[in-house]
Amino acid sequence: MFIHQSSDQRKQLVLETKGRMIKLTHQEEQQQRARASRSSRHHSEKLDSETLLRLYRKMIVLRRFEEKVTEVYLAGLIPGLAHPYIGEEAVAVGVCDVLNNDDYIISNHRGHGHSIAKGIEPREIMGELMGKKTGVVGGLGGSMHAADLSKGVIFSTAIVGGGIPIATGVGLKFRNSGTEQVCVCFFGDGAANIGSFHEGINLAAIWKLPVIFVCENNFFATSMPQQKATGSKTIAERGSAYGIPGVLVDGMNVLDVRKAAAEAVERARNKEGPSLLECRTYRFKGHGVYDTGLVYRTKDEVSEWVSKDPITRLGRMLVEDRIATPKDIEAIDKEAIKIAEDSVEYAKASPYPTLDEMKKLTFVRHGVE
Ligand SMILES: Cc1ncc(C[n+]2csc(CCOP(=O)(O)OP(=O)(O)O)c2C)c(N)n1
Ligand SMILES: [Mg+2]
Repeated sequence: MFIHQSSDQRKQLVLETKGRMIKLTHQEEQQQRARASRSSRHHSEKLDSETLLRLYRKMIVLRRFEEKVTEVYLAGLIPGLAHPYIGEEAVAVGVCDVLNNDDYIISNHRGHGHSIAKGIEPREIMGELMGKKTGVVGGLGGSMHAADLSKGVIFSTAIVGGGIPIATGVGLKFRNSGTEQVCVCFFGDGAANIGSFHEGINLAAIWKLPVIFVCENNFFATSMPQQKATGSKTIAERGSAYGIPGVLVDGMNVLDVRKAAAEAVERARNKEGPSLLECRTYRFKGHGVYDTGLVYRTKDEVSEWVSKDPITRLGRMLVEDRIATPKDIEAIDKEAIKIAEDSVEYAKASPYPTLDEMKKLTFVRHGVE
């Protein structure tokens, strides 16, 4: 772990964040962003070059992978849906970077980024998308059901909010086993208005379970603007209703996300209970690969968020801080493009599962092979 803070310092930070959230006007939010940007620059000075480059590399791999997904979907190679994570990479990468291999994550319908950031190979996700035997769940799950316990991806679900109470259950198991493992649950702003959000977080809070609830607030649930669907000003402030820290995070800044996640993970490992992070982010593309995302959003709004691109932002910082040259950045990008292309070639060349294999993966009777 790269962040060293005393417990008192950490509590102070959370309280301050909570204090700001209660009366957050647009102007205050702008000020907060400016402060966060200064503090994350300061923070970047504490992270070693290797970590910063790793974060950059991971984000660009997710970006190039998702671009390929759209391309192959439009070419008719994906027999199902896919929801692009483009623009939101800083959240998955920042959070998963502070997790151990045996920590678990629960993902949702926009989950390729979560799975890859936690260690599943892009090839296995692409294979899954194309319904191939080499896919991460044998080609039977498609885009929204990645799982691999060996990498700590316990499951992904298309049921909005469905992962939240299950994360609480996983946390209960961890607590009862006496391990130091933590469970992270990723979900959207839409999911934060589902009943299971309240039940799941409340139970985790009263039992002080090692769970980190990461809300990726991209300001839309399909075409429904978050402000129209949410009574509170922020989702983070709901943490106080359960007596847990609710932290508003600039989800377009991987260093801020990583820092907030590291604090929440430390709290969970210290048996102090769960945290709720609201990472404010934006999907640059439509809800799914079929959607332009421009019917219910203006081009200006999209451009404004694109100007905060987390990858460009970190890349610029790496060059300004002389951690990488523009040529290095280009080389990392080329490598990411190769990984994405390789995943497509691999998936295309892979066989479909046979009927027998599909039966075996679909119907399993206890005790029967
Ligand atoms: C329980 C449930 N209700 C509705 C849907 C249909 N649906 C799929 S994704 C989605 C929007 C989810 O929005 P959000 O939670 O903000 O996640 P985002 O897509 O923005 O990442 C909806 C309504 C569903 N899959 N499950
Ligand atoms: Mg959303």
